[in-house]
Amino acid sequence: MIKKLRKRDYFDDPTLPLQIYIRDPQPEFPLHAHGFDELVIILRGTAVHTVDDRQFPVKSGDVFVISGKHEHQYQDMHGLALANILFDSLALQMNQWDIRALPGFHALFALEPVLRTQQKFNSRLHLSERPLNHVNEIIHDLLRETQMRNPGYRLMALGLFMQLVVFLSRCYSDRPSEESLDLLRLGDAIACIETRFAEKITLTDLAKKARLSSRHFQRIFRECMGRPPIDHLMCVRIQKAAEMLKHSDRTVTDIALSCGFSDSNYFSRQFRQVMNQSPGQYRSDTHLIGHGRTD
Ligand code: RM4
Ligand code: NI
Repeated sequence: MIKKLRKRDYFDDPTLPLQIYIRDPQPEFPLHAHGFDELVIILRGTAVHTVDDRQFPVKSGDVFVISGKHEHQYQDMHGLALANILFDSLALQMNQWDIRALPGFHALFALEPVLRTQQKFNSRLHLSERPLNHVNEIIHDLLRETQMRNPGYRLMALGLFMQLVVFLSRCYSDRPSEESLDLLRLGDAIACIETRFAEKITLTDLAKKARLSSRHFQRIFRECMGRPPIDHLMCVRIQKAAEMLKHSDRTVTDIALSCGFSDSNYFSRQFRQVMNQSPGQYRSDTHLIGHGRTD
């Protein structure tokens, strides 16, 4: 049986969904899976990284995410040093961050960890010296904050982690390698849902953006995002509508129309299905400005 590392054994602070380790050097460690995700930055040296049934050479400057359910191990290590940031993406609510509009974010955090083991996708992020130095600074600040635990350390640690995620996602998008183009196209389709949810978007449009056949696109999307593309689009629309109900005074009909719904009855039915309450009830429970106005 392969060892599965548990969150409670590796996260020092149960109130923080983050933990950073600098492995310098990375010691021998058996093949394992985790009940959390890992963001790995190779700081020095080389190794062969086994993930499930595939092997990848890794070297200084490589950055990748290992999602919990995959098994991995470093072998044939030559002076390997790495920063390992363990995180709980659910607790961090990462799927709500506005970086979702950037294809590189999806490529690095959602697509690559799942598609890595398929021959077709050889994508990876590699940082040159300058960005690697910047990342090093953030990592050391993060380490200091989580070790010293001065008042405000949680917020600082979260802020530094967020900076790191945005910086790395931008690097992924800004300087794509030949191998990462396929993943970025897929990331583009996912980001398209985030930015064009108000428009009419079809499965064919999205598959075209990813340059995949509609069947292949649907399968891969589901594998990586946990639900079919059109269901995901619906959830994004409902989430955006919920935000507007909470933060604005616009009418329900107006909100429905600006979130890509063509009529407000249909919107209300869908909203109830996802949120377990009507738009009106949701507004009066959460509204920050007005007083639960419906239509
Ligand atoms: C190990 C190695 C593993 C990581 C654990 C927490 O030294 O880096 O990948 O899962 O630490
Ligand atoms: Ni690990």
